[in-house]
Amino acid sequence: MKAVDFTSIKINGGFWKEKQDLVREVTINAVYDRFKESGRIDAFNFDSGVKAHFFWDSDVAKWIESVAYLSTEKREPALEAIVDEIVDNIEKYRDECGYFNIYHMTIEPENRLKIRDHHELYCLGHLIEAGVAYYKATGKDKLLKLMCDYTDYVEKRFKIDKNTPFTTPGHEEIELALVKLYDVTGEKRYLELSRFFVDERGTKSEELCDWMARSYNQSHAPVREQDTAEGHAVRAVYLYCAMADLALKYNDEALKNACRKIFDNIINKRMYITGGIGSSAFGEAFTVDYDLPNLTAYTESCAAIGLALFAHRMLLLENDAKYADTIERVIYNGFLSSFSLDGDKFFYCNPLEILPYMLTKDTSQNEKNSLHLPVTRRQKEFECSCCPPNITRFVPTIANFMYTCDDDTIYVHQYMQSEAQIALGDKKIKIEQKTLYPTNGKIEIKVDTPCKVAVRIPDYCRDKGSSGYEIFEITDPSSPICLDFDLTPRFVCANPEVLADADKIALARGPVVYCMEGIDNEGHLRSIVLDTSSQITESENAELGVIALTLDAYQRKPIASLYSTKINDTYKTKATLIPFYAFANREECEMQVWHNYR
Ligand code: FUB
Ligand code: ZN
Repeated sequence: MKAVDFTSIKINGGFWKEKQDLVREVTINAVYDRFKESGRIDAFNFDSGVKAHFFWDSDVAKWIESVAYLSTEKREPALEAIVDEIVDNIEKYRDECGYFNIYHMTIEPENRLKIRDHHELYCLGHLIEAGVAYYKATGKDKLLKLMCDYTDYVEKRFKIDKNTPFTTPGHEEIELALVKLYDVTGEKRYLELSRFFVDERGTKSEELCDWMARSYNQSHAPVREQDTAEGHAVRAVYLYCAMADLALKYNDEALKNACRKIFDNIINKRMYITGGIGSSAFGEAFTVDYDLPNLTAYTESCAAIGLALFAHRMLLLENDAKYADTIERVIYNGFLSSFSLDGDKFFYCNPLEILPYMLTKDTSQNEKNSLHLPVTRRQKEFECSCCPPNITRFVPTIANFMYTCDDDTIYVHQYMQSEAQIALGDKKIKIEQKTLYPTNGKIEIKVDTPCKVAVRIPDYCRDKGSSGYEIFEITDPSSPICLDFDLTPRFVCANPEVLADADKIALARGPVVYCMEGIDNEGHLRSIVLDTSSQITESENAELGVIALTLDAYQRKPIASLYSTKINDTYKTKATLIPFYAFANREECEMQVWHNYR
């Protein structure tokens, strides 16, 4: 399958156009302002005296990459000027080997490329991605060339001279970046360096991580022997992206098989209903199958992004609807919750339950045993700020997930109002989508040339046994394909193995998972029991700009004593739910995705 790059697709209305406009007008500047205030931007000027953190380079690199993607559709001269100054600083302060790392050049030079967990290769990976994107968007190749020099130095140290005290990065990222570097330069060495890092992982005892299990950075086994998602979730999905990339480039069956098994392990046993992954704060990590606690869910925004990127690469390996279903689950839920509706505040963790009063629990006695409770409000910045610039680079490229094609068929995986040009064999086809999806389920797809179009029927409304794609042979381009997916709200239960969701239900409408917030409901949310036989009414919540759902429910009456035999003492009430992605945009209150029901 061939990818269809976002650069040949214009999102020109509907749900994602609003989000893209928000990122262009608000989010990109908000992230820059915070980075400027924190010293992240000035740190690239070594004379500024700013004391950098050891992966600040990567935060700014992702911001540069975001500017590049925004510039693809419309140049942003003011933002470009900032990028150019940062790039000039990299050129000025890098050393004669091409090496550049703010922390290790200004604070700890004696430990250059000596500490596996010091993220130099992770930072380089992000700088490579930025250089590639900036060159492709603007034609300016300075950053790209600087990163080629730096990569050549890394290749020499790690692969040719083998004189570094560790062989694979403590945080994966460079592996997938090197594939992009190969694609844009045509230099096979870069692809081979990526394969070198991927192949070496988990093969050496020296790769021991001194403070965590070897699985923390996926070094517990050679990658082709891995069949479950382990360790730090962001590290993991970035590695799996590179594995899938290399499986495709080298037609490597063993790597493909490992990717398939790991992907299935994630979506069948280790992923939240929102598409969030990495349930534990300790190590920001996957734990064991079905361990998906709601209140303490870690579910880092970067991990959700990485899962969508992994799923997209799997879709290029084999056309199975489960990959596009997963992307849809992530982009409308666990990813979208990561930034506020007004675009300038962010979640690092995206929990599935919030009980504000629990935050007052005294956790001072033993930090290790304390309950990790994510913050209840989105924040303008974080000390560890990997997520905000990941969000700003993800939204402008969201159209990457829409299409793939082979020689004679265009596969439509995601529905967004748009216009695209796709090369199919020797034909150039214009394909248009008109839709307000997921506000409603209607989609009109038109091509200007006869061809085959395969449309994904989303998992929530397709028949069991269906391949997931319906194929249309278009002979008359004047008649569009008209789809109308049934978005009737539905109850969803979890596998009984998921302890946290046992005897609970969730509510979803089309791809959008819903949640209850205290502000819309009386009393404690956990005292509300949804009536599953109730009509569910849809109404517009104008404040949030979303469709709210209301249904009959029972409210458990308060019990004066600690225990009681009045087990069904309830009165009738109504429950109101909003999309999960819109939670925490009003006052601080309780929130839950999984509910009691009767
Ligand atoms: O270590 C760099 C980034 O910070 C990771 O990807 C995040 O999970 C956070 O640990
Ligand atoms: Zn992050």
